[in-house]
Amino acid sequence: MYTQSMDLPGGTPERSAFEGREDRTDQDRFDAKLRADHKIEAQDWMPAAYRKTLVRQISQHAHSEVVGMLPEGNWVTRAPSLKRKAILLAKIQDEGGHGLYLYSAAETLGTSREQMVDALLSGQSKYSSIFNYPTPTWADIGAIGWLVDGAAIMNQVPLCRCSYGPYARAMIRICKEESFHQRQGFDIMLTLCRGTPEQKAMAQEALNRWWWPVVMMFGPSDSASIHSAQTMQWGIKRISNDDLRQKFIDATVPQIELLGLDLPDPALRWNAERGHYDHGPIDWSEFKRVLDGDGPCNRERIAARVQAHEQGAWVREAALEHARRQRERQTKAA
Ligand code: BYC
Repeated sequence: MYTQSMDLPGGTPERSAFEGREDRTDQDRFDAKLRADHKIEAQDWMPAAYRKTLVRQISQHAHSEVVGMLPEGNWVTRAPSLKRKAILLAKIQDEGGHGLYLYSAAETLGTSREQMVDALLSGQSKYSSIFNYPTPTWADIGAIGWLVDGAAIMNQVPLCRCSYGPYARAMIRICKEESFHQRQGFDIMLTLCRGTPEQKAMAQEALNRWWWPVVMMFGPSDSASIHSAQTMQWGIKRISNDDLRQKFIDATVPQIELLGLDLPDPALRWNAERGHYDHGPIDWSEFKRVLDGDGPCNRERIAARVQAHEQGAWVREAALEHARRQRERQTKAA
């Protein structure tokens, strides 16, 4: 339901419009492409800072997809029916797939997957704050799909128009899958809200716990965002953190009302003058604490990734050895 605005603006100028002019510097050609909304591709010249920013953002995005499998993985063995279990398994596998496309997109910028994974496991690289919260009830699985995937789509749809081609193209498929994830989460919430009073209370409690972390997921306010000015100039970020947050809130409040749940923030009120919902103050000290590694599940999440990486070492070794032998056989046959 959020992916309708994914359609890209029509017509990109001919590549030759930017090339072949001897008097232009690499920087001129890069700037001209950005101005014309033309994609930058892996083989194109790009400023070192643009490359570095993309590696930072895309690798953090990939880590978020992979770490994001953990809170939902907690419920695979306890999903309430075979159908719910099959859907949850498919969703979690999709998230793993998103991580792989994104690592591949980042690799086109010259950073290896090993380097990116090492940066995650050593704590040098971030992943989304939202995955440091626990999933104690089944309603949390509904809340993640509905709210977390809903917020992710809001943020990711504009990334389909991002100036770096491999990232933009990866986002198109990811957004389509996230849209299904959002709907399955809403469906879980709807079922709980139409169920027993205990089930509805469980849904309300999950909404209350996830609301503020999801609102914070869009990143610091525009005035505190260190990267936004530059990433917007480069056409990586198309809509600011605060504007995306507002879009998400405006889209979600009617959904909360449709579920018949109480609003999780007493200050949420339609402001006719602004044409948006007003909301209460955001506790940025909690956001900072989670980013600094002291959220409810930070240690658990990294420990799980380190363990998976260590236990998967033999798989990586076997795959490399298999590839080596195949190459050897091909060379002998040639
Ligand atoms: N969590 O200057 P700012 C999913 C950091 S997964 C942690 O505004 P920027 C799913 C930021 O990195 C989808 N850190 O930065 C998976 C920066 O620190 P560094 C996840 C955050 O980059 C499984 C500092 O704060 N989506 O859908 O311009 C199951 C200053 O911020 C956060 C993406 O990754 C945060 N929430 O804007 C279910 C989207 N927010 O790097 C679902 C791609 C900010 O200087 N990323 N920081 O150390 C982006 O769009 C942007 O990177 C952000 C931040 C909007 C997140």
